Amino acid sequence: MTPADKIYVAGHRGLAGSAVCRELHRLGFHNVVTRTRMELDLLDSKAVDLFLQSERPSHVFVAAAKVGGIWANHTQPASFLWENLQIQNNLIHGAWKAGVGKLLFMGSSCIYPKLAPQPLREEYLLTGPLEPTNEWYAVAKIAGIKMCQAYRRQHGCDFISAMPTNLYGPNDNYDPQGSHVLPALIRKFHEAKVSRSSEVVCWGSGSPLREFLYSDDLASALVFLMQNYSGEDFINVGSGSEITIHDLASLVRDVVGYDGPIVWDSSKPDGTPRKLMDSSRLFAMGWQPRTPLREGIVRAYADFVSRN
Ligand code: GFB
Repeated sequence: MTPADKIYVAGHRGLAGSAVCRELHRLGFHNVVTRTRMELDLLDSKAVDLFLQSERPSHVFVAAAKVGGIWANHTQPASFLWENLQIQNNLIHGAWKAGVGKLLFMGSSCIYPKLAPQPLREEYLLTGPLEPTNEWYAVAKIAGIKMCQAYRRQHGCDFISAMPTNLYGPNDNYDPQGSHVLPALIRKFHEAKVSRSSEVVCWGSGSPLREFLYSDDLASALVFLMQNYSGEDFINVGSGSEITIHDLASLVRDVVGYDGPIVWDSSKPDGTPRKLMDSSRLFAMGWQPRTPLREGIVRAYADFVSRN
């Protein structure tokens, strides 16, 4: 990738895509093309073809997806399956037709079997049943990995895939029902502090373990892979450390500065018990995460406060 290359970032307003844009800018890649949802409907294959064939980007980051937390995934299976298949099919197939030189598809750690050995190594894909709360999203992401592999084999396309762990950072979705746990906790504890609530209700048992990666670290990994990796195997992108949801809730409460009790709502699902990536392949290539969890939460909270 050179500064003259035209780079299309699909999903540039989201958590991951906006971080990729910041990282490209920081590294001196200024020929970046973006389109808002109003300007380009990624569900519309004709519109995507027209866009890719007129812009002719040399590199594409597929950071556009329908995403959400455990409850959104659980309650909107059709939307998560159809929208994600449609977006990624349009972009990957369209990129081949438009002669895109390199494409990076972003998946998710939920592609792995619910009870796979931990930490999750890339070769555990398709070795067991998926976690039911997000199998629709996972099936779409697995199809995206396979699309990249198939276009590489049949058409010689340099299309690669990266599997990030749970992400957080600026431009996150803070919707109380639809968001992931970290933005949900930031919002809940902030609102409880401001309104002096007597308690904060969190979902599930608090016992599941999750690994979190700050979005700027994700972006540095994705740009690193775009520049340094060409292969059929997808690559895990994680921080390497995990925390229980119970301890995460205490940490966010502490950062936000709320001092009331936490109550656990067992009517909400826990999801998969543990989801720790083995990112040793990426680490061996020379990439490392930079942001400790507490520091990332401090920055994410500052971003939340600046927007509310
Ligand atoms: O982040 P999250 O929604 O998704 O939830 P997953 C992680 C854990 O936090 C679950 C608990 O055990 C939740 O029950 N939790 C506690 C909460 N309080 C809350 C809350 O207020 N909001 C939310 N959202 N959770 C997602 C998948 O799984 O991970 C997606 O559904 C995607 O498909 C993403 O793969 C990375 O980590 O369980």
